[in-house]
Amino acid sequence: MKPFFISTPIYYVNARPHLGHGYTTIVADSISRFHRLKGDATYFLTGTDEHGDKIVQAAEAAGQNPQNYVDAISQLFKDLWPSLEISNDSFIRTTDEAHKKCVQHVLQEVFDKDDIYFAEYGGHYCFGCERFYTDKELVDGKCPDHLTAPTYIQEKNYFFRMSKYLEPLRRHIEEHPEFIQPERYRNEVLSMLKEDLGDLCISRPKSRLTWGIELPFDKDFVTYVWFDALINYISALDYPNGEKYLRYWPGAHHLVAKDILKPHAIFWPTMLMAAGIPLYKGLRVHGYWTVNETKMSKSLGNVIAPLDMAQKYGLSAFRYFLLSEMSFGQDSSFSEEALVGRFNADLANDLGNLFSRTLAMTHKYFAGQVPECGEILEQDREVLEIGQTSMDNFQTQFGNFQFSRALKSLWDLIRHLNKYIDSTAPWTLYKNQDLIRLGTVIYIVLEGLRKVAVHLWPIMPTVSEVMHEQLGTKFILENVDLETEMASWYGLVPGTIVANQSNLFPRQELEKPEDKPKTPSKPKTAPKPPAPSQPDMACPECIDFEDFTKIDLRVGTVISVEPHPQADRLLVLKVDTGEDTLRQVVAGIAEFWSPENLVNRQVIVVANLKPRKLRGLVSQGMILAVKQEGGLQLLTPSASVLNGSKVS
Ligand code: ME8
Repeated sequence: MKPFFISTPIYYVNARPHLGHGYTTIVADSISRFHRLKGDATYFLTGTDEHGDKIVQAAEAAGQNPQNYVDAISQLFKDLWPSLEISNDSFIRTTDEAHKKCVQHVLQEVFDKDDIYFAEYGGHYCFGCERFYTDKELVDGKCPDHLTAPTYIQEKNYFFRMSKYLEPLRRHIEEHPEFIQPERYRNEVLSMLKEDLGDLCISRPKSRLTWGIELPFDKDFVTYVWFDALINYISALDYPNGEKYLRYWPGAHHLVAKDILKPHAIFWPTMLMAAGIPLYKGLRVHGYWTVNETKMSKSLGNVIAPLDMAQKYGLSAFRYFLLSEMSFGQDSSFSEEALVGRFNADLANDLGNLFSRTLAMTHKYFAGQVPECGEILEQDREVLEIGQTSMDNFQTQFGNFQFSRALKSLWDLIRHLNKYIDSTAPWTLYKNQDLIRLGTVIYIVLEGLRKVAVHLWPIMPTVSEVMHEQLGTKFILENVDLETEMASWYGLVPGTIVANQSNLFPRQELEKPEDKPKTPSKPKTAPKPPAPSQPDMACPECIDFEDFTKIDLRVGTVISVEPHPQADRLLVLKVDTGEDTLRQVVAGIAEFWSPENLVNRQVIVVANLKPRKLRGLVSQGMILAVKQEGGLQLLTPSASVLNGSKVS
């Protein structure tokens, strides 16, 4: 079994967990679940960083002693993770006795090698980052991350001879492109290494700070925060002799955001070199979440609590959104509008609707039993090929931390399955009693959905397990073989009973501020009559723009569909166009669309068409469609939007 170890940063306990912490930990959880799916020996570590000046300051501000304070905040992190389906194997605290012992062990080894020395130093210290800044790194004299002026500190301290290891580190990074990724951060580190970085201050005199780990070779000093914090990655594995260390460290990967690139890309590997410990395999660096394009900050009151979002929109939607929205490595802006939009488009429309209508068809046509898969025709082979490419790309991209691309690849299969249903038209096969062909089509879609469920487990574990159950199977991690999933399309056993209904992702509406009317806004004053138009000699059939604007086109979602009692050709749709009541639209589309395929779809409605009766039933508008040989396509927005949105 290949080892795969993944860590998050250990989070400072000076504040409650927020969206950024939630993101990194959800990413680490997803990648560790992915490696478990692959059958790798996987270990996932997270925890809290509890020493240092700023923790003492936060405890003082809260009127507590440091130990009580860190116990309480660390517990908040620990309690949060299960509610976000975080499956960490252990939770380390830097105040754990075993951790302190391990730090002292490493310090002593490096000291014995003469790579730690005592000297006087003065420099610009940022308490937010808990490190000294060089003049060059400061922007307008301020820390670029915290935008605060650093404090000048001059005192005698212990230093780690980092400079000795910078050249070997540079060579290692050059020779191992996978060591730091994405590439932009690798380049950033290579350019940092061109500067004279000097040595690293690793201590504080006890006269100034006692809340740290005592140096084993000088009882008057405690260790400086990074030398303490970074060692958590091996202390949690019981370094030096622990079985876990021997088993998992060879597959070590660290996940961090760009704020702590330098400590992880430079301090940590040089510390490992000095201690004679093999380097980690990979550092993976992501960008920042901003909120509606602004930095999250307590003073702006825009700090997003991950649990609030998970409770409001559902955990699966939240996890899916974080992974699909952020392009790993780049900054991304969080907004509830974007979350709801993505939820409705990708989860409710594409996946949820496909899943529920396929189960409904299995019940309608085969009494709920998975049918036999008959002869594979060209049209089916195309699905199998698209499925294979989609899973192959997903697996490669997910493994490379390209989460949003991986999900797009998986959605290629989902969207193709939707198209496949539309083009094979199972309802027509049923009408013609072509049950063998119908069975093949339904089998292929059900099996495709089972494959989707397997691949979604790292991102949405509960949804994946529910999908398995509704397909009449059970998700058993040990039985999953990703290679077989790609190679064969016959995992589902014919005769298995599937659920008769499913509502994995009920559509979400964004909570609108009170002052926004729910109904589409109507012009406050009567529209001015258009100026009499002059005939245009170049285009006699053209209409004026004003004429076009007279047509009120709105987006609506089909809520229910009934056959027209008097006419086979007509369907009676109830459409939510954002008004107080549903609109009834009578449409001549029964020949092309079965009712179950219309429900939940967004359509474009001509909303100001004069109501008229069609075979006795009033139609309040019409829906837009394109008719071409062999079918009729409905117009729909490219992503889900609020009902009642104006089309222009
Ligand atoms: O730096 N967007 O702890 P920390 C995305 N204790 N991720 C964010 C984020 C944002 N806006 N804000 C924070 C420390 N994060 C040290 C680490 S490790 C040996 C010691 C996430 O509580 C991201 O993972 O300040 C970032 O690297 C981490 O929280 C910083 O957490």
